[in-house]
Amino acid sequence: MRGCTRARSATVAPVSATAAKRALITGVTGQDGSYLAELLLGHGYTVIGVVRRSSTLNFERIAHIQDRITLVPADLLDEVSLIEVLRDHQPTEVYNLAAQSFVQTSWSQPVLTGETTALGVTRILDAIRIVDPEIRFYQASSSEMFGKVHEVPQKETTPFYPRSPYGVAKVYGHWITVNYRESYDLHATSGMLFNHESPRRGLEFVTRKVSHGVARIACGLDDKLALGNLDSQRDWGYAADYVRAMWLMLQQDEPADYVVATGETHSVRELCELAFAAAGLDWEQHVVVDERFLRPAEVDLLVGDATKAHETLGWRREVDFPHLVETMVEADLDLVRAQLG
Ligand code: NAP
Ligand code: F7E
Repeated sequence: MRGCTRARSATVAPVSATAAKRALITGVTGQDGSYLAELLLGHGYTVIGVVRRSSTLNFERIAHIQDRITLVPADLLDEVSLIEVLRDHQPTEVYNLAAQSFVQTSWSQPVLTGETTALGVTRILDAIRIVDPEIRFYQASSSEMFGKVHEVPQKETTPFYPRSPYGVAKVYGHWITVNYRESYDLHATSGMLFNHESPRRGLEFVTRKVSHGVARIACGLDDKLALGNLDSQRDWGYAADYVRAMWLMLQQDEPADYVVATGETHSVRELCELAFAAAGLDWEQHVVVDERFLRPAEVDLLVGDATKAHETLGWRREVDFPHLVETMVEADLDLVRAQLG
């Protein structure tokens, strides 16, 4: 249990003896991109990160490794820019992590979500096909593709039933990856990852919204935290564990599809109980339900079966849910305390 105290620092994975390779990451400024860049640097890779044009820099998540990676301008909406970065930097592996990734926004911006999260995958696959079909490709697919689930737990063969424009776009991204694998013999792999979180998660996602909200309440800045569906259940893992699975997938001789999950599911209510308790607070005194955060269609129960990833990749998660929540609350307590001076 912690109050509004203490400081904490980020760590970078140790350098290993893996032969030098060149990896290009789209979405390097995002949560997963930052952890993957750290992991690949630790394995001795040359890392090239794609950043899109913005009026202000948003390199917070990669500031600690920025001098060790090459940042190049390109956009998933612009195929020529992708062709040029592949020609200029000649990666051996491409990790496509860029997307409009917030499910709620996909209802208010469905066309943008489709352009980026669906057609963006075709643009990068086409760029690979044109520039160098030997490049190994990772597509960041999602448990949101299972949506209104056909079976519990969900595995690689579970039929899709997406419940949001985001989920629909990810289904397209998955199938175009499979199609380019089969049509052009690309080493194209689809990782169907269940929710994964960290202190670097965007503030709009529920885990970070809760951990940051708890920190603000613990530090006396707020009293209430407004949330949506408290009964919704997710299979939540730790992002640094999940990027390890991405890398392992591209080290396999054959491309394939893999589910990555913890196999446990927890409700938003349980998340609140744990997070508030980590700061010595009672969640029922502070959480209020606000219908603005309810969704037009919900995915009620996601839980994944990662047997294939365990057996083929040798992947295992290292951080469990209570530890993840506690770590996020601690990091946000430190953040809010630092902001207060
Ligand atoms: P995130 O934090 O939202 O990062 C998304 C990244 O995509 C950011 O770097 C963003 O750049 C970039 N991006 C957005 N539009 C772009 C465009 N048009 N061109 C180039 N880059 C663009 O997402 P994340 O949580 O790291 O997730 C990584 C990937 O995994 C996403 O594809 C997501 O859909 C998928 N996924 C995530 C989870 C999860 O639980 N985290 C689970 C399954 C799948 P800016 O910084 O400039 O905005
Ligand atoms: O919502 C419920 C909400 O926004 C989780 C993305 O990374 O994982 C993520 O998508 C659950 C939902 O993530 C609030 O209704 C309740 O049931 O944190 P989230 P998500 O929609 O599961 C998948 C795998 C991805 O691929 C996506 O890119 O929590 N919930 N109250 C809330 N959610 C939010 N955001 N805010 C609330 O106030």
